[in-house]
Amino acid sequence: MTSALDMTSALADAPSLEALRGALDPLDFMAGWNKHEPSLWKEPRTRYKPALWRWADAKAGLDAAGRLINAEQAERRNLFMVNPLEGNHYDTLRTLVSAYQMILPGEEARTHRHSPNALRLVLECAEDCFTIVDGVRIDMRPGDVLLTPGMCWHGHGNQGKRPGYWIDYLDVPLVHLIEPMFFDHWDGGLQAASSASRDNPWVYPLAAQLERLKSAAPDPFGRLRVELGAPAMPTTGLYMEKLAAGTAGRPLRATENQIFTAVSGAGSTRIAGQTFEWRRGDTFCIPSWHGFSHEAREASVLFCVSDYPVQSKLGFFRIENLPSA
Ligand code: 1HN
Repeated sequence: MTSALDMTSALADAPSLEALRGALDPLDFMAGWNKHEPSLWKEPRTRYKPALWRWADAKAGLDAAGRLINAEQAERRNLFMVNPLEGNHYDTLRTLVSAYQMILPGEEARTHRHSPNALRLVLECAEDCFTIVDGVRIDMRPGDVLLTPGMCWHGHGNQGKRPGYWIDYLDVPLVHLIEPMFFDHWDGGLQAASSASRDNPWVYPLAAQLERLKSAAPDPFGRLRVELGAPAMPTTGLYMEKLAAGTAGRPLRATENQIFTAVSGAGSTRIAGQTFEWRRGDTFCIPSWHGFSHEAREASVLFCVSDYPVQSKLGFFRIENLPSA
């Protein structure tokens, strides 16, 4: 065993850079001039890839899962949208994850709470499919955006006659990155609802957003969009964007990570030279600083989930127009 004193003198007496490097290594110092890779680069680069997941595929997969696993066994019957980046098994993008979820008639998805902020976009459900957030029952309606801010208790139930389907979006990868994760189960399955209300800050019905979009003016990048909340949750910005049939948006790029789901219509989005075709329910992701532009074949509404609030609060956010995507 080399003593601490010996290690210090090996440093002090190092006859060459090579020897100095050898003496620094056991002390867990790395000489800045010996970096394995640069730690700074000229502009954002990410290993996350643009990708698209089809609602028709998700639905077929969830229906099969409905035959094969119940909500109790699964905890949540969901299909994560995993970025096709080598070695990745979870994240949709660096800060966000999204998943399609289904609950069968008669099922309960038990109540829990966690640090990550969550929200859902309801795709399909009949009456009597609901979520319970901190004891408030919220009946789900297609097109709703329903919030579950960090550490709010939440569970789901379906007392209707048809399965309920929605998409969950969470900032779990951001929480993994900065590590303040907490997670608890509610004792006794699904928390009982002490009240029922759709008139609260956790509910954004689609009809209200469509009404706001009617009088929305284009933003400085030519986008016709409204924000849900300001922001909806501390880490997560939510937007509904309207695209007229046969129109293309201006190409742009931004440092934010964005997940889009088509709420209605059909079209395509060009992302860094690749074209992704989408229709209602499909979801695609745009990693940081990838140029993109949407093109609507039919009149369309896109829902956007973004880490803009994080980037903006920290002073990192940038956005710019591009000549092409
Ligand atoms: C979660 O709590 C739900 O409550 C859905 O329905 C998806 C994905 C990652 C972590 C927690 C839910 C989730 C999730």
